[in-house]
Amino acid sequence: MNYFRLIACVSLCGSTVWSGAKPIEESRPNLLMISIDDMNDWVGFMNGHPNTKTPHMDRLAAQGTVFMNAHTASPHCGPSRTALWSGLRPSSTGVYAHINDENLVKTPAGQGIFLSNWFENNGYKTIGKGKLFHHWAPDGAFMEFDGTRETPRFGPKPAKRFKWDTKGTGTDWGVYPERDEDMPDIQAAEWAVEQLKQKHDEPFFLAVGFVLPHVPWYAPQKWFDLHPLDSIETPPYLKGDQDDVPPMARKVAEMLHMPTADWAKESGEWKQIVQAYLATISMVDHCVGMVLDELERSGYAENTVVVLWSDHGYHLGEKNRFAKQSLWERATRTPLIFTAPGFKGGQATQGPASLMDLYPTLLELCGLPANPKNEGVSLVPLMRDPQLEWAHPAITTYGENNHAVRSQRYRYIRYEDGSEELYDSQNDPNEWKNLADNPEYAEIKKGLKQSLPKINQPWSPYSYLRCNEYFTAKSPPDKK
Ligand SMILES: [Ca+2]
Repeated sequence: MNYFRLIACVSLCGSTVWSGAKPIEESRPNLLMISIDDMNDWVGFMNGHPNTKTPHMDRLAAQGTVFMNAHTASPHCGPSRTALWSGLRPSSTGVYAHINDENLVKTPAGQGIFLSNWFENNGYKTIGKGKLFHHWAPDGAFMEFDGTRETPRFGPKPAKRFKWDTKGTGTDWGVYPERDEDMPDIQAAEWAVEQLKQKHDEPFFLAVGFVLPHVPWYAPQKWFDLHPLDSIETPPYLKGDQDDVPPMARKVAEMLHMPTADWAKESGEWKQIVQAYLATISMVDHCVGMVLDELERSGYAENTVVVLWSDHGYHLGEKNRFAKQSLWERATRTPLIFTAPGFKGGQATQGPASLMDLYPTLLELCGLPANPKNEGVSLVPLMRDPQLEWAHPAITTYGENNHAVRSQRYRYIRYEDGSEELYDSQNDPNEWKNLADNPEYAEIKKGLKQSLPKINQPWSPYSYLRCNEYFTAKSPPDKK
């Protein structure tokens, strides 16, 4: 390599991220992480639903890069969050479903170094509150964590459920309680605001996790008023949509104790459910706004990386179900925004991204050394050039050896029994036509298959299911 090429490589491959006048390693930006539970793409910046109102998240999107084609590592709180914080795939750790924080450390996922600990080991002050891991956070994951294992996870509940009273799920919807102040997400936002008011002598990693719009879909009246019932549109629905999927797909996605779209249509509740989901999203958007307003007031904004993510998507009647827990687009697609000093705002990329990629991306954005164990890839090149051809499909895993591979255009699913689905996401965004048996797509399928994980660890004995009858002889019993 000649001298000039060497210089070019150093400037392109070395301290490539700049914060203002200083290279990123010197400026040591702070990190603000905002996580949201069960929020699908019904946010303004993803245009996922015509009735949604999310001005504050849209404001953040206008300041950063939106990953329009971002997907969870697993469509369930426990395994999604485990993968994100550990940087390891579910298929590498055996954490395929729920896991209690105290058990997480007994699995391969807990024997690595969590994202927050990597920051701590590199001189950051790490502070957190709210739903970050499956419950709150395992002991030691943050230097300071507000809350204990006993802190209730969800908000106040009415003495009697309003609409849905089936065992094994918190699902219900309606106006409750009366005051915002009684909602845990408001309290979490207030806590984050307080942290941003403090003077921090060292760079901080501040993480706040909101629990809405996880069920139950309860919020005060004013959030429902933003979404009048007669204006509500229900999502696209095709009767018999599951007729062309393999039996294994139906087994994986089958939910016990949850409404179906057929039920919701018959009972007249569909619009009410959609309204309640949108109301809880608007309320959590307000909480995000509280934090962003303080970030702007605080003086930290110019030297702070912000990431906002939700742990997976959610079906609101599509494919006749109201649930996460499927390998279809509705359950895997998730909002993901990064803003960082020195990067353009108001841009979006269609390059596939995984929540597994958060770990390496945040290390690069903050100028920290990479963790060689990370199985995701840094998304910083897509933040620099959103049009970049991106060769890393997003992999979603649910249960042992059930995977979805999402490229820029296609979704390929392969289940543990070898059965398959294939969708052309560009021409069939609702995934109504399974192309897996169409010989015209044989080559495309073959290409996508190359990205299936090569390792499929047996199910961890600490990871357990709830709410759906499990679909494989290998899975452990419900330990609830
Ligand atoms: Ca969740």
